[in-house]
Amino acid sequence: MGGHICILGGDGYLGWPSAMRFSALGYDVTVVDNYLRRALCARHGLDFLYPVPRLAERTALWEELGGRRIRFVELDLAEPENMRALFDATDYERLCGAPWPGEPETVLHYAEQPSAPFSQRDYRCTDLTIVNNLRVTSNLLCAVRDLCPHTHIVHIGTMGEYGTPDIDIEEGWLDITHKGRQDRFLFPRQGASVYHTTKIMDTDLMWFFVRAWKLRVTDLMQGPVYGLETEESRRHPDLRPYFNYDDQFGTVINRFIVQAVAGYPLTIYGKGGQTRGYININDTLQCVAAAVRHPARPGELRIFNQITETFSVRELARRVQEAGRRRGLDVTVAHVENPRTEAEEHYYNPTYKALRELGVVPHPLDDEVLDGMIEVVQSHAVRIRPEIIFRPAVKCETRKQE
Ligand code: USQ
Repeated sequence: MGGHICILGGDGYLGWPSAMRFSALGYDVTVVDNYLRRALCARHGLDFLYPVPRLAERTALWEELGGRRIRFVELDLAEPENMRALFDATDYERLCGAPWPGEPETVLHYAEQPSAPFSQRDYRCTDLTIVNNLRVTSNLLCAVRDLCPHTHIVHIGTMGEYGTPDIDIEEGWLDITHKGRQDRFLFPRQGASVYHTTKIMDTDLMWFFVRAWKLRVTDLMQGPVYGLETEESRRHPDLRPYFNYDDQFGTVINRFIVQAVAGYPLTIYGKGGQTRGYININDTLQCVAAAVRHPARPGELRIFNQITETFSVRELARRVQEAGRRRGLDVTVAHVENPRTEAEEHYYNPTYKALRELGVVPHPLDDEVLDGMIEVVQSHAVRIRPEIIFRPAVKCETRKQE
């Protein structure tokens, strides 16, 4: 089974596990990355929890352990000519040093600066986020339109596009009746950061290209992801995705686990009533595979909400505290001043049915998952640097509303 799939951002927390998953499913996989995330982490002194080899080594290790060959090319996709080279047989062979596996059936687009706090750390970070994220998306849409219009684009959006409205959140679209007439529109969106706003702009761009040129696009609205082990990474520790626990690139569950192991109070921002839809990294892989297996039709922008269950930050802290106690850790909790601009108590009721209807079987955040994460983190405990866990000096450059 499987054709050619190009994974943009293939070095990333989700990109590399996706590359292995599609390779294991029998696809011809090409991964593309310019190591932006690694460069940003290095520039700002933010280590991963454990060292993660670069893609040349990881693809070689994967092959050595019996996986199909994954082709890797280091490219900055914010440059339009680089993006277009991926869709041309001669350019592809020059760049990859491997025969052209044919037009990609799917392009999986993760190649974006993914951190909300980083996106507004200062004006340079804002500029980088906007320029990188929007250019890569726009370059991809133009390349597919011009060179490969049947390719299915699967983009990772974010639940944060919707914000926290006081009404139920639908899967991407809302039917509106206004003065006796009805129409269907993108669900109203209101990002809580520059990063989230770039994802809203991505959706708008994709929707325009779908309307104008009948492209096929799936936009997956994903919540914060947790986890550090997938079926494929169990073959070797060097195949694990990289894992940030700092206050810029770490997501909350991953951070809380590291804090519990380090004896650092769990950093609940503000009141802790902030509620989000969370998802295990293994379920992300299932969802993406389901979206690829069941492509959008030409002229369709299909939007799925990619989450498994919702929690408030307070509830997450309680769950991690209990898990820590089971393993003999003394875990405390601190309500710290919220460095984000977000509602700390709010209504939150998203719909998330469509991916289950495509066969995704969700895995909840249960004791076994939490215990397993603590165990892996404990094995790297000596590398934890408490000074990068929470730095009140690193604040978003937005004024909190009084
Ligand atoms: N939070 C804390 N304490 C912490 C860290 C976070 O209380 O130490 C809170 C945040 O204020 C927020 C919630 O936990 O209310 C989630 O924060 P997060 O850092 O896990 O997630 P977020 O910044 O929203 O972004 C992450 C990914 C992003 C993805 C997004 C999905 O970095 O790429 O798009 O999750 S969503 O949140 O649904 O928009």
